[in-house]
Amino acid sequence: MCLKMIMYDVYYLQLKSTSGSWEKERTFWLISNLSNPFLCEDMALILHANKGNRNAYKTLIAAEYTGVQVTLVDNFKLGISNKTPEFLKMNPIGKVPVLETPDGPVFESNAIARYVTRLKADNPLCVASLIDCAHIEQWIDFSSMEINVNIKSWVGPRAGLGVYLPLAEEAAISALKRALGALNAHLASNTYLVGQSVSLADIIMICNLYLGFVYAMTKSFTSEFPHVERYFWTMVNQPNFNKILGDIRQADSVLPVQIESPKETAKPKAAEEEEAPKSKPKNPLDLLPPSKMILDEWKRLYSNTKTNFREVAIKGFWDMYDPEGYSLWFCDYKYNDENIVSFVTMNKVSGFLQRMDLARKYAFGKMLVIGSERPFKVKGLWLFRGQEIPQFIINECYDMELYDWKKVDISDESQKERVNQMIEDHEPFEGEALLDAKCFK
Ligand SMILES: N[C@@H](CCC(=O)N[C@@H](CS)C(=O)NCC(=O)O)C(=O)O
Repeated sequence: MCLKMIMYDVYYLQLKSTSGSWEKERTFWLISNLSNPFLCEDMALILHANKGNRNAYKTLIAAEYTGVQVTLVDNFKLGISNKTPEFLKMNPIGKVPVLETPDGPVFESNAIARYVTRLKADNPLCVASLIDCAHIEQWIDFSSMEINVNIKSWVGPRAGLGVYLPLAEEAAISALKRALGALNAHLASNTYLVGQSVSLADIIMICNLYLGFVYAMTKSFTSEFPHVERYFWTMVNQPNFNKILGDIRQADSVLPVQIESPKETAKPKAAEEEEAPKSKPKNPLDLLPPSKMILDEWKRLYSNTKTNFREVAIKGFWDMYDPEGYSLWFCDYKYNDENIVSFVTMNKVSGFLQRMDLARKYAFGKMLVIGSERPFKVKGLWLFRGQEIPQFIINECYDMELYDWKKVDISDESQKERVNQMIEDHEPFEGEALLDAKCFK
C-alpha cells in the first residue's frame, strides 16, 4: 500500500468518528480535497474533446493550476469520434468533453473540472472555508445558468445550431445583460469571484464569457460592464489561461446569421411529374471514351487501406490514375476570413459534400479544414471524370463558385506531393494542424 493510500484512510477514519452535521460537510470537503490515492503522479488523464472546445478549456486550465496531467485524446473529430459505441458508453448522450479516469469516465465539463481540481489536496483553486466553497459553487452555477445559457442562446442560432428567432435572441440578450450587470457590480470591489486568488469559479466563468467575447459581445456591448471587461482581460492574460486560450481577439461585430443558400422552392408533385421527360438524357460524361481507371476500385482501395497508406493507397492511386480520362483539381475557399467558428466551418464543408451527391459516379474528393486558430482555411482536392470540371456540377452545386479552382499539373512533382498529402490527411499540412478532413467517395 502506498503512503498516499495510508494517509487517505487515516484522514477518513478520523473525520468519520465525529458525528455532528457540520463535521460531515467538513469531511466531504476535506476528503474531496485529498489527492486521489489511486492516481499515480506520472499518469495522465485522457480528455476526449476536439481541439478548441471551450468546455474542455475549463479542465485544461484547472490542470495548469493544479499540476494534474491531462492530455487531449489524439485526432478527436467532433461529430464522428463522439458517435462511436465506445464514446457512447462513456457519455450516453454523446456530448463532449468526457474525462477517462482510472475509476471510470466522467462527463459534464463542470464536473470534470471539479474532479481534476480536487485531485490535488493543496490545489489553489478550491482550498477554502465552507462559506468560500459555497460561493465558488454559487458562481459556477451562476456562470452556467445565467451567463452561458444566454450567450449560447445568442450565438448558437446565429452559428446554425438551432432556429434563429429575433425575439428569442432579444430575450437572451436582455437576460445576459441582467446577469452581466450583477457580475459587474460584484467585480467593482473584487478582483476575483471568491477570495484573493483565482478559483475554479473564475476558470469556469472565463470559459463561458470567452464564447461571448469572441463571437458576439463587441466592445460597444461590453463597455457597459467595465469591471467585467477588466476582469476578463486580466484573467485571460494570466499565463495559465493564456497557455490554453491563446491570444484572444474581441468580436468586431456580432457573428452574422449563417444562411444556407436558398434552396429551390419545392414544386408541387403533379407539376413535377408532368414536366418529367420520359427517359433521362445521358450524362455527357458517360459518352466519354472508356477509361482504364475504375473510380469505384480507387474508392475501395482508399477505404480499405488502414496501414502503410503511402505505400498501398497512394501508390495504388498513381498506378490506376488515367490522366486522359480524369483530371485532378485543387480548390481553395475564397472567403477563409469568414471561417471563424470551427464547427460552422466544418458544417459548411459537410454541406458541400452532401450537395456533391449528384457527382458520386464521376468524382472523388478530399476536403481539409486547416489551422489550429481561426480563421480556418478550407482547401480541397478533387478528381473528376474528363478534363474539365463537369458543367452539370457547376450548374447544380452552388458551393463550386465559393472556391478558386486550379487544375493539378501532374508533371510537377511538388503538386503531385501536395495531392498525396491531401489524400492521406498529412499533418502538418503546409505547416499547420488539421482541424478536420472529410472525404467524398
Ligand atoms: N453541458 C455539457 C455541454 C456539452 C456540449 O454541449 N458539448 C458540445 C460541444 S461543445 C457537443 O458535444 N455537441 C455535440 C452534440 O450535441 O451532439 C458540458 O458542459 O459538458
